[in-house]
Amino acid sequence: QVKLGHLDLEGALIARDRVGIQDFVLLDAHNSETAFLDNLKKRFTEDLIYTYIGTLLISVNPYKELDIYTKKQMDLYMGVNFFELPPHIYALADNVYHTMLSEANNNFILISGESGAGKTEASKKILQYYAVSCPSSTLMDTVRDRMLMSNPVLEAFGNAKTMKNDNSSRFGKYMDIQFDCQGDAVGGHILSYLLEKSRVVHQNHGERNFHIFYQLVEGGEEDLLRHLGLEKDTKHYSYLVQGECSNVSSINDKDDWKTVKNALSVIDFDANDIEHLFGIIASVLHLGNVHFDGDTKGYATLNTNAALRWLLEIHVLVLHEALTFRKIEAKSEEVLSPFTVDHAIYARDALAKAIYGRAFTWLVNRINESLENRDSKRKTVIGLLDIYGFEVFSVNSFEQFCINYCNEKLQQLFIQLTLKAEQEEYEAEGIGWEPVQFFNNKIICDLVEEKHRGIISVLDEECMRPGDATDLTFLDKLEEKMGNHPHFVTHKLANKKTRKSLERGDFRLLHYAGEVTYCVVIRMSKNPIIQQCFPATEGDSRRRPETVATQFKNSLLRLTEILTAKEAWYVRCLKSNDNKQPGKFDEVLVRHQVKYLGLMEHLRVRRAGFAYRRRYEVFLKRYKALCPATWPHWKGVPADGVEKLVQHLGYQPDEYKMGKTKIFIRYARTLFATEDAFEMCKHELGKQKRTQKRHFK
Ligand code: AOV
Ligand code: MG
Repeated sequence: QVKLGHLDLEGALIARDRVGIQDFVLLDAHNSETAFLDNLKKRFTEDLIYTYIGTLLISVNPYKELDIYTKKQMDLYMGVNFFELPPHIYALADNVYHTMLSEANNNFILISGESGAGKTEASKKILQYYAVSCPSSTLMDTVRDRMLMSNPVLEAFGNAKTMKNDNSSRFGKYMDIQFDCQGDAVGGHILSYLLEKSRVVHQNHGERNFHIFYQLVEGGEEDLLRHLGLEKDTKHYSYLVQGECSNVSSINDKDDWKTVKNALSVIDFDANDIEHLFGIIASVLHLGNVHFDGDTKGYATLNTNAALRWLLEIHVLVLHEALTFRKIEAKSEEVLSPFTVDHAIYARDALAKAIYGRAFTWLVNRINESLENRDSKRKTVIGLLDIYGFEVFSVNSFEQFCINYCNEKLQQLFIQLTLKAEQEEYEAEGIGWEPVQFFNNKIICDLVEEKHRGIISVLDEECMRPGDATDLTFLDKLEEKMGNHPHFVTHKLANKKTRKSLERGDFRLLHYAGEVTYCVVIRMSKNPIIQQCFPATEGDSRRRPETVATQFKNSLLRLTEILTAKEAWYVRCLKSNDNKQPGKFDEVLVRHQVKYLGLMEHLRVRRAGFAYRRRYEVFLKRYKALCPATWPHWKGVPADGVEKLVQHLGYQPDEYKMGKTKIFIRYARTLFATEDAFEMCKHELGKQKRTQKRHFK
């Protein structure tokens, strides 16, 4: 008989007082939010930023470098059972990896949390762990290096300093790491989501443009800068000075420039690519410095800059036309209508944003080419999802609307997969179950995305409506359609629903993570000038063009499909304080996050629920050698065989339940011990076989 429960519980109890409890499932006062926070705080004070709820990992941002990401630490966690060592992001990464290998399935790690909580850092740590710990051949080394190096490049072009985070992701990123059946990393693929392009032309006070601009201007070699016609001073560029904070103490643009240049060469960018890429970046900066004068009639005239001409590789007259005239099609004849100065500035900015956006897309495609696995052998993946976190600024516009909607969707996915599906399964399997109540944010997702009724639909209608749609007609429509919705507030209704009043042109959404007031979004999402600069592909003209919001909605729908086809793992990042201060644990702030992330509910379901479940046939097939009654074949009903098997293994009644089609195992440690026994048994069987063979000889 195999003994279970190999955990050193006594040792764990002694350590508990000082360092808190490593897994919330073992917390005595599991219903108490205060006890939950106390435990987090106790651990945080000891620099223990990781804690589990079962297999879910909570990470609290320490805002200081910890000595826990060394090669030695990685080695320590490699191939070790999940609960044997203190919680760590490496333990999670390792567990996902071994699950993928043993079950030959696809997995993904959902990293969530608000802006500045540590998502991007967590995703980098996971990638580094795989890069160091997975076996590899020389060929794979290239893939591995490229995968690692894609990070600094994408961060340079897609991250920026915001009020919340000095290195804030301004795009969503989903990365598949592909492994072959030996567990070698053989390739990768990145999907990017809606880059915050408005930042290219406008930054709020205290914020910066994308890092790459400062890196190029501050760090670029003299020759390169001369070639691009750039001055070595960010102050020269109107796209870089609006936030009045081009120098940030936590950022070294010169060093980062070197890192990015090196990374680009690892990803196989040749001199041509690099010239092309930085030509584009420079042209955006030049474009920002293009100014317009008004002529006597108030129409715009261009004050052009010589460098611009060749950088954009467009004839200066064409550019002049694009920036100062609008094409109007009248009775199959093209008429050029002149712009006012305001219009011209708008056109210039639209062009700059479009150029940058296209460069970013190109960059992602190029990286994907370099990560492509050209081998058609069977492969499984681990997906890493690192998106922009929930954020609230003093002014929130279309971009924040999209970002927060995206977070809302991911919270919904989490709820679906952990709280809802889990409880529904117990019911379906006839397992006695006391339902755990939770707030389901589906109501907010619907408010935003529902067909014909949601905010995005109304936005589409207004954008597509010819004629006089304005911000205010859009707001009127919203008020008419969703005025009664409990999570939607406008000026008219503000005082009734929340105490805070609202400007006439704003609306407010009560998100799962807090209230956000948006300034009206219509102007930003309908952009005729971009359409003029980059006309839709031929043959597509009859289809209704999609607005940015609808495109985003559809891309999130596809993402959800990609994710739900895989086994899910979670890292929930918490922000310890709002001032990026090392070691400070702001209880109010953390409590709020614990609440809206649904961690208490998750714990409740986890504690009452079952960490593992397996179909009877699968369970029996794997472990039948552990019991004489089921070995080598069990002839009866699989459920009865499983019952015999686990009784033989000494499972206690509280450790498992028998459902209609599956066995449910309450604790991970029970399954791990069974798995250990299985490994031992395999070893023994192997020996026996070898001895038998010898006898026959
Ligand atoms: P985010 O990805 O969640 O925000 P980051 O991962 O960029 O947040 O973390 C923000 C900053 O917190 C980092 O630049 C580090 O200074 C610090 N930090 C985070 N995690 C750790 C860690 N494990 N150890 C030490 N410092 C850490 V956003 O992309 O804004 O949603 O949009
Ligand atoms: Mg980030």
